[in-house]
Amino acid sequence: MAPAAVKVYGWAMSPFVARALLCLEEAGVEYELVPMSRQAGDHLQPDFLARNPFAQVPVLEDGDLTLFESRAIARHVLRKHKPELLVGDGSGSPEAAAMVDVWLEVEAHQHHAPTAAIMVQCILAPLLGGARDQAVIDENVPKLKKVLEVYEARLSKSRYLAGESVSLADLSHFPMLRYFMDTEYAALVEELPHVKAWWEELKARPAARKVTEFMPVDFGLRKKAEQ
Ligand SMILES: N[C@@H](CCC(=O)N[C@@H](CS)C(=O)NCC(=O)O)C(=O)O
Repeated sequence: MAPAAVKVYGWAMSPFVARALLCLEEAGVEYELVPMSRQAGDHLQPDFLARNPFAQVPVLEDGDLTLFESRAIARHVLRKHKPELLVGDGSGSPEAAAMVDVWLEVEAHQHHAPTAAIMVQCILAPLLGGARDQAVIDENVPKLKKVLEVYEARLSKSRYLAGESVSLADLSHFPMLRYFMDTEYAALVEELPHVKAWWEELKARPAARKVTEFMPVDFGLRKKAEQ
């Protein structure tokens, strides 16, 4: 069998790697996941640094093109294979595409940091043998609450963030929320009816369900500790 033209390097439970995989799944692109181990320091090896000098996963290889940064990878995959997911109302208009860009920036610059901070303290810190830092959580909960209130207002006016059709702006939230929704702070989403319905719809998508298979909520760390 010929090797897949598209390769993704990384550990699939990473929300950043999952963003790339989610888009490949949404677009129905055949790909090979080249497994790597953070514990073994695979991302620090010269062959990987030649692919991403910032020593982070994911990296995507598409023929001769090598890309890093999960959001850039996501855009590339969809631009090439499912461009309708870069436009929020299916029209293909620059105005509709601009709305996707707005909400992608919101994900990256407003939503990501507080969600990740809470997730890391609630899930990752204890798994890595540390104590969670409640001060970090307490600082980020009101920040996330404020962001999600804006989402609630937006989603009460349109079905998805960028319009009436699902887009990358929605999908890009999935990987971090998948873990966040397993914390005791999931109520921040669940108490907002439109955000909750949006999340339920997002996680039920076949591509999201497929990617979730690679995303155990213990990041595969509990199994390793028992070995
Ligand atoms: N902005 C980057 C962030 C990538 C990132 O932080 N990746 C983590 C994956 S868990 C990583 O490779 N970390 C390397 C390390 O922990 O040394 C992206 O969106 O791709």
